[in-house]
Amino acid sequence: MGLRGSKPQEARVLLLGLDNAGKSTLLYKLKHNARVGTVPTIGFNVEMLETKKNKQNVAVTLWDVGGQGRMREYWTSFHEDTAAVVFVVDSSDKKRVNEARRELEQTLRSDQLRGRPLILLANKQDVNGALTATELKDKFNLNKICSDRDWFVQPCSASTGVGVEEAFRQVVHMIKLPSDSGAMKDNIKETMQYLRESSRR
Ligand code: G3D
Ligand code: MG
Repeated sequence: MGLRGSKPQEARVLLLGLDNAGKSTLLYKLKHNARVGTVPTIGFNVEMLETKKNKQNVAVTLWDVGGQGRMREYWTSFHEDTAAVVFVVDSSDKKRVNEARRELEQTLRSDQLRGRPLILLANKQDVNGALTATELKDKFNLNKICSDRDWFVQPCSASTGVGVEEAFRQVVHMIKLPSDSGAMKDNIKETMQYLRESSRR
């Protein structure tokens, strides 16, 4: 019997949500806590966190694909090989809840994301009067729009860090690991290689 190789499984997580929801702050917080590398490029940020799932090493890359509008078409093709979707909501911005819900519904319609777990982050819980996780679950009608996938709502504050670690643990718990990481596109492999090298520097 051979030894299990040390090469980690790779899991890509999409970090989505309206502008101002707190995606970049969340990534920064995770990076700060875990001291990982960052690659700021046009239109997106990505962080890699190495962790374990079922005793196996897993390199989780969190992709803040930001840039709406013209970027959107490009990112649809990027949905392939996605292990989980994290959707960040500004729970204190009641005026934009419906807009956020429509955005999430549209994202979840993607064929490539079928069955992928959703972690909804009820961010900005530190703001007085913010909607609670339960209120957001109801407003987003998650029972209905996520009838064909696992979902979880995590309250958090990306700026204070409360709930951020729990959110990441939940993501790792729920991700589906790709059965064949060899099928990953070359540009993604290159980016991950770069992240790995820069985090060792
Ligand atoms: P985005 O990347 O989703 O567009 P950002 O969002 O991370 O840039 O955050 C947008 C604004 O919300 C920032 O404020 C940021 O500090 C704030 N923010 C993010 N997370 C939280 C949170 O949990 N609580 C509070 N109170 N504010 C948060 P500024 O003023 O810097 O633009
Ligand atoms: Mg941002």
